[in-house]
Amino acid sequence: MDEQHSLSSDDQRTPVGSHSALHTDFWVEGDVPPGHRSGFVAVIGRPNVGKSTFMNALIGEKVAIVSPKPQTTRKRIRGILTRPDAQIIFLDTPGIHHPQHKLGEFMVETAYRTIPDADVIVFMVDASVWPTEEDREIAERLRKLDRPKILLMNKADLISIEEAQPRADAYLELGPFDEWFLTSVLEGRDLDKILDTIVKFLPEGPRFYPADLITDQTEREIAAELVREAALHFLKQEVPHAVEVQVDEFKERENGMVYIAATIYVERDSQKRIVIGKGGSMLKQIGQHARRELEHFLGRPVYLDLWVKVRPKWRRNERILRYWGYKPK
Ligand SMILES: Nc1nc2c(ncn2[C@@H]2O[C@H](COP(=O)(O)OP(=O)(O)O)[C@@H](O)[C@H]2O)c(=O)[nH]1
Ligand SMILES: [Mg+2]
Repeated sequence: MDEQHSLSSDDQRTPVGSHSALHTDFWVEGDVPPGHRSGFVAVIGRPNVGKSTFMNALIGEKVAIVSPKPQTTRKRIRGILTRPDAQIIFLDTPGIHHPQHKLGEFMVETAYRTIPDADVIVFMVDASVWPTEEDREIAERLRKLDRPKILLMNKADLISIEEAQPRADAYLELGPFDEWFLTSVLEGRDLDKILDTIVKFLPEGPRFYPADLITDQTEREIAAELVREAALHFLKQEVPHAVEVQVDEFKERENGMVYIAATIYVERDSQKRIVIGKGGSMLKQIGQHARRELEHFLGRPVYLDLWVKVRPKWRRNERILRYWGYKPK
């Protein structure tokens, strides 16, 4: 039922978009104009407010997967935007919530640990609802921090102007903030202005990454995330939360095709049956959807082999979590 696949040795460690292998964080490019700005921008907030959507929109590529289900982002993801006058390194984080298992604890810790690394904090909230307990807790932490803070009240497309005013007031009370925006990332409202505001707060500095690099994740890591995104897309209720994806093989074939073997892990046999579906129908749907996304992302044809396995209670198992790379960075 649960055969073990070993990780293959040909792990692709080249970050995406890079023209060469990048082994250090600090690769400094010589030619930037005077007054060039650079730095780290942490995007913080509770789950599902639109943090990953925001980062993707600014970078113009899907660097972080997105779904209507909370807690889609599980690790800290760097998204890099290079302009002639600035390089902005976004730190997309897991949503801050009250964790119910070790995975949740790791996620929240990852998010909080990102804050001290940032030159600018973007605190994102969902303006279509009133501030929650979690929003207040995050705001409390931020208040003590001496760093430029921008409040982004997202999802304004879901409410009327009359509704927006009292909501905005309630969120602004959580401040102080250096700047704030009522926006809809989905509609692309004011994204240019928001970006310029972020750049304004960044210190002067060099480019830390090559101009064509958009994320620190490897192709292999993104492949795993895209398979997970496809699984989240089709699965319902509790099953998506129990899903983990690991890429077992990632091989460039001579004919230009990429061969990817990945395993979808769940916690129970009943979940495994759901992921596979009647006669394999669910797994087929997930696979087709993931393959399309992978081909779009890699720009090459993909052969995708999917496996489903059970790892009981993996979300509570610190050893497995660390093995899968979930230690807070
Ligand atoms: N209506 C609306 N939905 C949005 C907006 N921004 C993001 N979303 C949706 O909110 C859900 C969660 O987005 P995601 O970026 O994964 O949130 P995260 O958990 O904070 O990273 C997705 O279904 C997005 O499409 C917005 O401006 N308006
Ligand atoms: Mg996210």
